[in-house]
This record gives sequence, C-alpha cells and structure tokens, in this order.
Amino acid sequence: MPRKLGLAVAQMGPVHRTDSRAAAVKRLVEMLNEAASRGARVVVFPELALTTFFPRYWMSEEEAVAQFFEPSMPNPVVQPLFDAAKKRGIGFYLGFAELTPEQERYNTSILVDDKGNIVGRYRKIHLPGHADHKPAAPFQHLEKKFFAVGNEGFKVWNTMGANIGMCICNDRRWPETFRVMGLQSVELVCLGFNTPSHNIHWSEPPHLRMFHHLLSLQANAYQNATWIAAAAKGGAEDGFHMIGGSAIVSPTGEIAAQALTEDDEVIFVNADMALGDNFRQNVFNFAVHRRPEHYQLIIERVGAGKPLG
Ligand code: ING
Repeated sequence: MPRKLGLAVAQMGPVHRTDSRAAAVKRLVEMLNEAASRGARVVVFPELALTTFFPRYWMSEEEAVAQFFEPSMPNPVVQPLFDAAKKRGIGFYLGFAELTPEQERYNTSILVDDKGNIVGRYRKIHLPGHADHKPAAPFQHLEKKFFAVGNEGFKVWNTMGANIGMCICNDRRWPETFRVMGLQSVELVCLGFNTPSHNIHWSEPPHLRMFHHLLSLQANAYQNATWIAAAAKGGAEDGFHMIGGSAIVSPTGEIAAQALTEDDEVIFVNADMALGDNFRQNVFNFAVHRRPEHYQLIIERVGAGKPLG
C-alpha cells in the first residue's frame, strides 16, 4: 500500500560572506513556496544554510560566534521561514551553526513538523577537516576548530507519517551513520551539505567529488532501504567553489531527482515511503540476516589495525 510523502530538496547557490541572514532566509522562503506549489509536505534545506561556509576562513572562535552562530532557534531573522512553513502546513530540515546557552558550538540541523514545532535536532558527529591554521592552503576547513562533536547521536523521529532521520554532510560518507538509523527503521534521511570541489590535500580529479557524493547517497540508501534527500549549498561563495548535485535517492538506490544547476533550485518527488518495505522484509531484513557477533571490530577499533588472520 503506497504511503506518499511530497518530498522537496531546496538547493542553495552561494551565500557570500557579506550576505545577510535575512537575504538567505528570503531565498529559503521563496523556495519553500515553490516546493509547496509542487505538492511538497517536507522541504530539506542545506547545511549552514543561513551563512557562508565560514569554516573555510581562519578566525578565532569568538569571531566565528559573533558573526555566524545562532544563539537561539527560532530567532527573529529565521522566523519568516517558520511562519511561511506553518502557514502552508509544511515541515522542513534546516542546517545552521548552533550556540548553546552553555556556550557550546555545534554544526546542527533541526527537523520542524508541519505544525511549526521543532521535533528533532541533530548535531554533526563526523567533523572533517582540521583545527590548526594551514596558511599555505588555498582555504581552510576548520570544522574541528569551530564545532564540538555532536553529543546526541543519530536519532530517528516518527513524524509527518514517516520515520525521519537526519545527518549532515561528511556524515554521509560513513556507513555507520545510516546503519544506526536503519536499525531504527528509518524511511527518510534528510541531510544538507557544503562540499568544496577542490581537495587541499592532494590533486584529486574534480569529477570524483560528485561521484563520491552520489555514490555515498546511493549505497547508503539501498543498504538501509531508505529514502535520502540531500540539499547542497553550492556554487562559488566569494570565489570558493562547492559542488551542487542535490539529490533525492530512492530505497532502490536510484536517483529519483537531481539538481541541474549550482544555484537556488527546488527538486521534488512524490515519494512512496513504502518503497523500501520489500527490501526491509527481504534482502535487508536486519533481524534475519545480520550477524553482529562478527562485527565487534566496528565498535572496538577506532583506526585500522593489524589483520586478525
Ligand atoms: N564538507 C565536505 C564533505 O564531507 C569533505 C568535506 C569533502 C571531506 C570531500 C572529504 C571529502 O562533503 C563538509 N562540510 O563536511
């Protein structure tokens, strides 16, 4: 029996360092309205959607907090998005830099339901990059400096008629992210990403950025029988290019919709949440086929070690 959920991804083009949050929110509201006109009930926005990808710049934590973090959510600047979504009865995923009342800093996403309630929060666990200053690099990737590792795990919420989970950007490269949610019977994983197209560590062919992005989504969707909706913030932010490639991937592992530009662009699928049922009941029936007694290295070891043979 199909269980249709109108699912949209709202990709953003660049947010430049001098762009205001209000300007970014105006763009998000415009895309939410377009998504609504196409039948969306849930819209996924990017990681750090309100500001430029500031971890590319060397600055103190205090400077970053002052310019790029949200001490409350919602807040007056973001309220128009909450209002527009509630008026239209649409839920959404939004990524932003979170400053907690205890002054902790996280790369965070929230899940807001179709009544305007924040029903879920996720704090990014797999933080890529470095904490030290690399002056010789063309840009920095200071997520390990500006953010603490998320402290709330990978959760799944039953809301808007589906089991919906969240992750952020680099998390999509780690199979553990999706298996933990798969073991919570997830049917849709929402994620935002900001992925630089240039590798500062070695001269990686640029086409591999898009290939690895899509490969990660397709493999994890299939292997956990879940939909994945991934929203890029892409294009050149003050000259620093990031990939587009926003996509909605089906539990079959197929790409159901993909963005064509590196600008603000809405993609939509009337997604059947039951499409994963056959996979969950057969090939990926975890209860019948998984053998955790042979997986202990995954928990015991952090880094790769000696062969056991
Ligand atoms: N960005 C990138 C991402 O994981 C990256 C960083 C790119 C890591 C390519 C490894 C390879 O998509 C964020 N924000 O995590």
